[in-house]
Amino acid sequence: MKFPWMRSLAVAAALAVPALAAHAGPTLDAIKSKGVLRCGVNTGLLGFSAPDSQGKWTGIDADFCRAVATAILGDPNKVQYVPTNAQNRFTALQSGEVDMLSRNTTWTSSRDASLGSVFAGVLFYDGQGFMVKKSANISKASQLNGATICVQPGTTTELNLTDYFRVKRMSFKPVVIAELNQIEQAFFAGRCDVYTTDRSGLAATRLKAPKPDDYIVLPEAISKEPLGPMIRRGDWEFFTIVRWTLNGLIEAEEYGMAAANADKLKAESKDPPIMRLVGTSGDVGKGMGLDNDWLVKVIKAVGNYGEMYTRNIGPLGLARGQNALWTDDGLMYAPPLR
Ligand SMILES: N[C@@H](CCC(=O)N[C@@H](CS)C(=O)NCC(=O)O)C(=O)O
Repeated sequence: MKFPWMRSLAVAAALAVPALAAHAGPTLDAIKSKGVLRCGVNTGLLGFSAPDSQGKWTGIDADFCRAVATAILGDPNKVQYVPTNAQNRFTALQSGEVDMLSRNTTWTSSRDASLGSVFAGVLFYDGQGFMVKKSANISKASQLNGATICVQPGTTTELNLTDYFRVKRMSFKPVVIAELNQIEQAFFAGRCDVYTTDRSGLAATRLKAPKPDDYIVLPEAISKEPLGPMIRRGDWEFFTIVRWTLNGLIEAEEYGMAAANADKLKAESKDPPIMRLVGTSGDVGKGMGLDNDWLVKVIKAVGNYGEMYTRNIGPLGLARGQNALWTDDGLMYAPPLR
């Protein structure tokens, strides 16, 4: 070498690179040593995370837990689901009771900045809405002046509701109930005129009504509710895996990689972006300390983003809308996996 300092740089680089690749943060280490991902989910929100009659968790949030478990542990069943409500979810994450929240939780600046945690991306774009009894003959939110409104504490819902009525110079009487089941029962029993939450949540609750057709969701969305996975700070390796699992699900849909053809694409595709997705070229998986065909395993387990959406959100009757791919005028846009 021409200059001695070059040698020390080269030595430092040789030492630093493998050390970085081999090191896993505390959460990732714990997931690997326990052989299970502990996932904080909803207590029971159709389409997102709810136990079915056999006790199997279904929904797009539950499936995202499966996707991350498959990426890290190679098995979608290695998830322990921990039901959390709106109020105790952040403590469950902070205390280490769960490794990740995948629970219809809105990404906001204060939650990113002050809870010792970070959001890894957006799994579902939502907005807050209102549901009323059809017989009340209300067709728009501006007719809600003076209404009694059921709302859950510890949510962005509660804050948006206050803002909205203040701006519109309208009044309302809040009925604040912490448990989802109880708030639904209170609304169906007529204890409040209006139930407000994310519009996906309204669609889910409406399906649980004794007669869903007796209720309508008003057309307005009064807020932005980008829902996504949240993890503790301090484990960049785990963060990277969660973020790129989400991006991988979206990019797989964009490139037509699905549960049914993932193996075939891995065996046969000569298309450069697809070869990177299935791990036959490049080192996308290896770079994160995973197998290079990690995404093949993930997609075989849960499908791509579109398949997850259709299976879980389809039954709620919600169109793709903002959750369509950017190529279909939606907001789902994954940075490139390369
Ligand atoms: N996205 C909002 C609302 C989330 C939320 O907790 N919504 C309620 C109503 S759909 C819920 O999921 N409750 C379930 C429970 O508390 O068990 C937020 O992050 O604050």
